[in-house]
Amino acid sequence: MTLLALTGGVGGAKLALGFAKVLPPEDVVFVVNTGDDFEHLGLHISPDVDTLTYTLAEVANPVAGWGRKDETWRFMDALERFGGETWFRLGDADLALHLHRRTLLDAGRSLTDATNEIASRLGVNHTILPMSDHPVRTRVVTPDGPLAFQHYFVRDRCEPKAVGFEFAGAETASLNPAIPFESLTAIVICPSNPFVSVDPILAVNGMRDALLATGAPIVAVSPIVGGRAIKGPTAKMMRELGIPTTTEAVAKHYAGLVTHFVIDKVDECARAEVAALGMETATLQTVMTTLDHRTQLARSILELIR
Ligand code: FO1
Repeated sequence: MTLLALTGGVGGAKLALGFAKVLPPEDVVFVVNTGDDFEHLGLHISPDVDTLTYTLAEVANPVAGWGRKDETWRFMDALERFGGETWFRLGDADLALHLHRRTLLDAGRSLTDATNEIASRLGVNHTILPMSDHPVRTRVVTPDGPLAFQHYFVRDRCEPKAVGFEFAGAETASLNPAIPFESLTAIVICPSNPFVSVDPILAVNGMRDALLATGAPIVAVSPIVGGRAIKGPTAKMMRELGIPTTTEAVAKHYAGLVTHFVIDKVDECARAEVAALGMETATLQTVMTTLDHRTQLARSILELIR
């Protein structure tokens, strides 16, 4: 079997680790959002790629979910004293990854090559594929105009009102050619933010059609549980977009693409409404606080699609 797992951000990476624990590298491929990427301090920052890499390498900061555990901050402190930009926190060990990626990219390597060289050096044997090797940049449209994603998410702490999203470059970016569409037996959309972690992936020219053309089941896991997002601005964005902050509303967002929708047990009452959208609906424990929860959810999803 070959599973394709679409992921972005911290929430998606949790389930991705669950799949990496239960499936060998030849049976699963991770496609990760690069819409959050940006050039900063002369570095190519690729947050969702790095969050997934660190998570699969089991060196991720367990509290923040991004960056590395046991990190030191002398670079940031020293930069601060020079009056440099320190709103985007780069730990000393994390900085090495960014500098090395810069070296690889400047040597003409693709983002995919750089990602997999770095991942294998960190002991990750699973394949991590950026959704495209061409730039796609998510912008959050606010009443004062579009904001670069990291300015919205980190510098402005998700405070601006989101009225829409743009994925600059998505229509001209080409799909990562390494995605094995022809041999897929199932596709999972991990519980990431639908608007700024999943939609950028689906916006890459040809992605939706390629996923649908596989004829494989497409399972989405709800990132909303009991009307709340486990982490991040998903619910706030839904409120600002005038969408109910419910798991059914997320299912509607994916209608026309997904064949299965996984909701948490607390949202059992939403089952009928989601099923009415024409999706197979499963009720599982989707809140993952332990590694066991992650592997168990991964196993339950594999049961669902077998
Ligand atoms: N998120 C923050 O809220 N504050 C930060 O200072 C920050 C730094 C950072 C550095 C490297 C990295 O890979 C991720 C980082 N993130 C930070 C998270 C990042 O902005 C988000 O994870 C994604 O862009 C959205 O999931």
